[in-house]
Amino acid sequence: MVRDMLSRETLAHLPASVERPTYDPAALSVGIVHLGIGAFHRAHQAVFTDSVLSNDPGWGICGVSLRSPETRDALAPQDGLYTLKVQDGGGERLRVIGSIVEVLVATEDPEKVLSRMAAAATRIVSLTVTEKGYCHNPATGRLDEAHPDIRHDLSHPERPKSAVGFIVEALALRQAAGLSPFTLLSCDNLPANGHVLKRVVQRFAELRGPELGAYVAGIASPSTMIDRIVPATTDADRGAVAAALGVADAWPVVTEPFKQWVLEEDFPLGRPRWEADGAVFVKDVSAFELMKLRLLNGSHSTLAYLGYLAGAETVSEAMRLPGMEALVEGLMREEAIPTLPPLLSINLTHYRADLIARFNNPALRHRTWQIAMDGSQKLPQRLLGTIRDRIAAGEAYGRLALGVAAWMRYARGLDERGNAIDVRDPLAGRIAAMTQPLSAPARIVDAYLSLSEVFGDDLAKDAAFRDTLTAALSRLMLEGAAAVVASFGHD
Ligand code: CS2
Repeated sequence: MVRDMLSRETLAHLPASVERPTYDPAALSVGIVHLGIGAFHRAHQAVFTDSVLSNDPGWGICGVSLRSPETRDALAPQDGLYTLKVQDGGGERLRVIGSIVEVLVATEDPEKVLSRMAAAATRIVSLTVTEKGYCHNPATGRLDEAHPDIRHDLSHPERPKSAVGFIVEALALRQAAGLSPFTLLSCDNLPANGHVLKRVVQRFAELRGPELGAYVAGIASPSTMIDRIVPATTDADRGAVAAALGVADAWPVVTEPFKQWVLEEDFPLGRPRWEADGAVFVKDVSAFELMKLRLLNGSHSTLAYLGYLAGAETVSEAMRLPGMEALVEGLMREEAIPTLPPLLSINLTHYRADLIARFNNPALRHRTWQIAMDGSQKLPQRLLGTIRDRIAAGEAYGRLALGVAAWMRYARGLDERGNAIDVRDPLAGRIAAMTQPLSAPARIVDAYLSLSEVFGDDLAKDAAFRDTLTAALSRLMLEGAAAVVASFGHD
């Protein structure tokens, strides 16, 4: 029976096989404020940071939840410690991570969050707030000035709700205190994420006033490519980790062995030596981002929608559907890879094969429903940009279009048996209202194409694109996803 919980006090009594911090977690100070302290941050950037803290304890992390207190409630009684469980078919490894110094909840105490961000010791503000957290138009990359949170934050700058509002108010405080701006570090799955972030932050600052706009114009915001597959933690994970540790851990994170981080070198106030744990610093990250978004995330979304519709609960189950591996492999090899700029340091044949192995990892229960979330925000950079490049090159894009059509089938909110799907997407309500009354595939496709923030004006007007989507959606509606996927098994 597990009675105690993970904490600095119980750390010394964990089984010898569990790795633990090589530094004293109590001696850390905050150098990074991270907005969006979810599982992904705790399995990726917090781990790279944990690996280098023994040499520089000034880079501890203050994690901020923008909305819910759950992570803080779980981690505060544990002195911020949590377990990273790394697993694949070959086995598992447990490691306690100590880099999170404190967790704050923005809705409860915005002043404290702002004062941490404005403190001289804070040199980096990093983010994993998901695509929709940027409050931008995904098709243009510009700030959505009509977004309710942005409007709120412009009229109540000292009590912001959005990440953008917090960043700009903290920068205003730093400007008033005569401090240099912190470096912004976007770790979300957006192309040119640092550029997108800087653009929305700068626009917001300009809307607040020219002096602040000028100060923000000088800020460093390097782009990054980040990669590690991190499914949501389940109660079964909690039980297994507690049994292995001998103490309870309210919020462990479970992930795969693979991790990758490529960053642009632009940190005027310094940075941790993340390269000691394998991070790679480059001048321009865009080719790495395109590769990851178009191959990994493009395949992931395709697997998620088709897999969900065909009844697969997890990615590895979806990969076992007849025809799925051939479909995903072909999507990458035939359609996505030809659109990528050459990358001398990466062999794309190996990269593709590694992705297939990672999707097949039987030890991870990565739900198709989890990846299916927020498709309207994800599709532009995962599938639609690739399709644009294929159209420009006069090449076929049938598998990519099938991924988009599967999203259309899914986001309409009715599964193949006519039951409701719990669609999580900022546009879910609008999409359901527009498409549920329709039954003809061509009408459904037209309704979707009217979403210019997803498709832009160019794709909406492209008759061949419309016809390709209509054909794919018709097949999905007539034959069902499993049969359509199976037809790729005979390639
Ligand atoms: C996934 C990503 O949920 C999703 O949309 O595609 O979170 C994916 O697991 C990561 O980008 C992997 O690095």
